[in-house]
Amino acid sequence: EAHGSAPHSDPAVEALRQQILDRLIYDVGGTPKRASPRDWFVALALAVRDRVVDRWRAANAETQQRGDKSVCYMSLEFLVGRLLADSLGNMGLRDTARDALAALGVDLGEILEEEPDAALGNGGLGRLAACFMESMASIGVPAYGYGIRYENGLFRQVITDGTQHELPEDWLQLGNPWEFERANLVYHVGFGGHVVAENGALVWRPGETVRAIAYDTPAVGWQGHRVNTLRLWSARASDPLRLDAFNHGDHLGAQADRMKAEAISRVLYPGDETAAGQELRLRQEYFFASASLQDILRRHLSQYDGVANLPEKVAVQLNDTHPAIAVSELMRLLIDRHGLEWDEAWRITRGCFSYTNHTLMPEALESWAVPLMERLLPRNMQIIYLINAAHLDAVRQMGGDDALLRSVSLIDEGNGRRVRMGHLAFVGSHHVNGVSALHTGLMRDTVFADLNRVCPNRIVNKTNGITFRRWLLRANPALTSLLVDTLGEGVQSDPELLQGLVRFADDAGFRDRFAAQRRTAKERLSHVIADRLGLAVNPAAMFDVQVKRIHEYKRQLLNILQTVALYNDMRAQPTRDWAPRVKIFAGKAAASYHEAKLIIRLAHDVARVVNNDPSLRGQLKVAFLPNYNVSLAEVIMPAADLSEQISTAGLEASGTGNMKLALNGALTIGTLDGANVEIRERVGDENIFIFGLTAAEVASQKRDGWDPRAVVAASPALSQVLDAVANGVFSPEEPGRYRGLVDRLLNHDNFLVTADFDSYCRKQEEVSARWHQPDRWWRSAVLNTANVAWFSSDRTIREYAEEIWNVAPR
Ligand code: 26R
Repeated sequence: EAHGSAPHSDPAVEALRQQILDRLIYDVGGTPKRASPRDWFVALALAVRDRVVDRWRAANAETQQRGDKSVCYMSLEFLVGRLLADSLGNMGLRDTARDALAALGVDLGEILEEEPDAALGNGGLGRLAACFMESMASIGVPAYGYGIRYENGLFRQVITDGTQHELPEDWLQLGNPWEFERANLVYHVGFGGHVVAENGALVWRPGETVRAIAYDTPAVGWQGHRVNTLRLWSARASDPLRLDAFNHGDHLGAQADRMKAEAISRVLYPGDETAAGQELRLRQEYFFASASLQDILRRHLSQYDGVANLPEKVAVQLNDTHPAIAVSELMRLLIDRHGLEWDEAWRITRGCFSYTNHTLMPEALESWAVPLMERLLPRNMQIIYLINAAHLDAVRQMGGDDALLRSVSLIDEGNGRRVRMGHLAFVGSHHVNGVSALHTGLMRDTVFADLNRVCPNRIVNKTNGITFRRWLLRANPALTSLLVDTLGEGVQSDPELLQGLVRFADDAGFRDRFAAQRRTAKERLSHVIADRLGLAVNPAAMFDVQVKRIHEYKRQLLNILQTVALYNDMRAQPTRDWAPRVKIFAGKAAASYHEAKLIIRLAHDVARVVNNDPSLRGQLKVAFLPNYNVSLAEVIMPAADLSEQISTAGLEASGTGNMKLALNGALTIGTLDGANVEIRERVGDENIFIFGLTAAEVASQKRDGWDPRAVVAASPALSQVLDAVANGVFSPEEPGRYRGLVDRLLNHDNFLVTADFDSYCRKQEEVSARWHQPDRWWRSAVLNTANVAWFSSDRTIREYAEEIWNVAPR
């Protein structure tokens, strides 16, 4: 009976089978005989969602009734990826669903592939927000994630002839079974207009109003313990179609207002650490900050008499400065709408907010031109001036001189008057945090040094983490079953039990089983590489992986140049016993970031030459996998032998891919940057390959001035590599393609690629030598998995809960 009207003998399976059928028939409107895989996906998702909703209601009711404090995590990005496998796994329904579908003649694995990736984020910051949502639900922190429901997530990357093209990602096209539209949860958000005095009070009369409509997605914790809410705002025109204009024949004009309003939630800003410089971006930031705060105040006042106890009931976390305008907006709402005095409003505001910084790169520090702020958000701008006046007064009281006042002012007077959003977030928060020990130290010593002097002890560290449910249990079921067999079921709930692996690192039989799991994952990735690139790779070779956004500071270029050096060496000594390698790259470049796109092109040009050179006998292959996203990451992380974390020291705030790869047993080659430093402390110096200048050395070398030409001249290998690249060896059809790139290295080399090249190549030779000693390699791999439990985002969230939010996990 292929489409299974026969009941299943297991009652749990039978119940789910029946629910899936009901959803298929009554919600999807399909029939089992004719249902497409997509139809089955929706039917299963809806059936699972029903179960989730029961827990969701219970959790919300309990929080409300107990009066527990909750966290509002405000983020312009939530890079959640697919949700079905996660929901099934956390609800403990994976096997039940597999059997229920099988009884209907449907394969669960195939159905999981039908779900589009929710790519509502650029990279690390957005994925961190998604891991945090999962961890907060898992350890029982009541939380709302607040963001924007972008119609188009991060662009889809298509590579033609080695060049990146950006296509729209239409993730909602076929509907989204996870979300609930809250048509009655609507807030009005104003823009422009004027501030007028009315009976002694200042009143903002916006020139334009946009409606924010809530869409809720449940965030399910481990074993369904708690379900939190991801609340994303969609923008609608206040008057959807100006009928007056329409009836007077101005059909396009009537539409134009609507388009302008709805553009706010059209597309995720694809900039990754490049200055925004776009009015639309500021509109997005204010839109979601205002709607979220109105929602928070509405919920609070539905339960309490006033707002005085708001800081005892809500902790609002600002994910970078993107929601920093919330500081002045909460002041505005408390004063203008709820009638509070300034001092009381400020006490409440500072009692609620805390701010996480995710980058110190100057071009990514947000600031907005004062004239733009005055035009778009006139009342907020007034309030920012008032906050600044009080803040500067306090600094003057402390005896601050002009230089200090200039540097801590919320207004940058240097470049045509701009509002510094990092300063606004800092001043409006009770705690400010960095995302790794090194990064937090650099915050204190560099960008925020003066603010830190003025507000001592405000800066704290919260080293990032990742959810092990997604990045180990789900992404790597083969390794997980080995871990469960070895350490017991408990390891799925308590990552600290991974420590128990230490004593197996010297057990040859265990190492073989560990390696066998890796081999399974590598075969899977090999099939993906064959499917997508038509490239055959040897799963027995070392998989050397660098996957992350393409950025000069992350130095994919250093990796590519080392690949060329290795290629040269292999051709020069074809009979040497080389460690066979597959260099695997994936990542997107911001659409307007020409240097990053050129690096993608170079990777492809090098791949073409290397992959087609028969003299290498397959010992070296280069694969650039297009359209890196969460789902592709889930396939790559378990299959990596070597993890490339090679940013210029001091520039990668933390990294989180480094944690995912180490957890799955990859050995890291990296600089002492971001969380690499803390990974080394935990896995031990013998089990990680550290090279290159330290952050302090980078800073002093930049300060003292240096000559990359001299560095290149002193390195025969680097000279040979750069000559080849500059002279078109990898781009014979356009020999000058990389002239400019090489010239930039020789003249500026802002990211110290040449300075670290020799050290990196030597370290790579050590990596190859270790590969030739499988006992040592796999011992190190096991010790990586064994020692990285601390990087669980559950640990990170517990630290936030205790030291910043003052909420108790239940
Ligand atoms: C202002 C705008 C253009 C913009 C700037 C920067 C938009 C988005 C970003 C993304 C940044 C700041 C980001 O993703 N940072 C990363 O955050 C991760 C999580 O903390 C870190 O692991 C990672 O090192 C850091 O680069």
